[in-house]
Amino acid sequence: MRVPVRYLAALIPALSIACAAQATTPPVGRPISSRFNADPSPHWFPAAKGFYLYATDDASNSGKYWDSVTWRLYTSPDMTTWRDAGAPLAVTVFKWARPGAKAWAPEAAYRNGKYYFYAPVGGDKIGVAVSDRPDGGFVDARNDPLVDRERDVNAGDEPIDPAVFVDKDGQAYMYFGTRVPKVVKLKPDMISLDGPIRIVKIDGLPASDPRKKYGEAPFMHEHDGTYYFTFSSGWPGQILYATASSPLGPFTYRGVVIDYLKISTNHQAILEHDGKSWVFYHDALLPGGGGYRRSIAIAPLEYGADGSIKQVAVTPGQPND
Ligand code: FUB
Repeated sequence: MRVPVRYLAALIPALSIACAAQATTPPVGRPISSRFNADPSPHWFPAAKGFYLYATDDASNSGKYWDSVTWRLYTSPDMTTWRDAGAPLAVTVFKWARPGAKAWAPEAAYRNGKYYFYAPVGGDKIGVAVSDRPDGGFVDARNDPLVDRERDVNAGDEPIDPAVFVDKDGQAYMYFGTRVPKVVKLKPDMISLDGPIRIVKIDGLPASDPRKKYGEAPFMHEHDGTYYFTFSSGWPGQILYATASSPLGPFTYRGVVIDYLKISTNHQAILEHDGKSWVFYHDALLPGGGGYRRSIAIAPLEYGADGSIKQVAVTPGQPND
């Protein structure tokens, strides 16, 4: 891929602070890589002492659909300088996957001294892989899907976009799904479902605006004792949020986190570390970018005194020249 010189020049200030000890925030709208990527799953892994960002690999798709078959990893010491750490795994790790099954929005979690990777495979199954390290060595943790549309009651039409949240009491939850948001508890082994798959209830979505509904990209985080459920409203999608006093809800709609982008999909993740909050999102930001050639960027996330999330002003992105 050809990258204009002016874009490379824009990266130089970021490189100069590669050794910064404290997490900083790159300018809003600046892609974390010159490689196309999407569907951010960011983490601070204390054992690895670094930021790890798993992504859908838009650089290896056909350009006509989200049909890549590998996931991508980026690492950072400080949130500003990101290194392309290659493909930590591919759909082929899952022997039950149909040949060529697409690799969509990934998720990861660290627990029990191991790294777990949650993988939407082919649009109808979610697999889980495990490794002793975050950057590779992943093997199928079960040898069958963790969620399977054909097998599991209430898995929904499209069990994709897994998001794992481990609460302070140690209980893990996995959110997923298109059009109807789902949640299921995970057992402490992180590779087994614990109880039924439930629908995430969101009250108060404004009837006056039918576009404000659940579409995809569920994500859960906790802040000051409140549980925040963020999600995309669809295609095109705004990132909306709802809050509750429990990770299982019911949730009350609160507002918009990120407005519509210039592409169809919108997909967020929120990371809190050292008292700072960031929202990761994707948009068409690089030359040649578009709906199937997306780029992940980062913006600071701020709260109001009442716990509301301030809408994030993402820039419209760099011109596609
Ligand atoms: O990357 C493929 C799909 O696009 C993801 O699963 C959705 O969240 C959307 O971002």
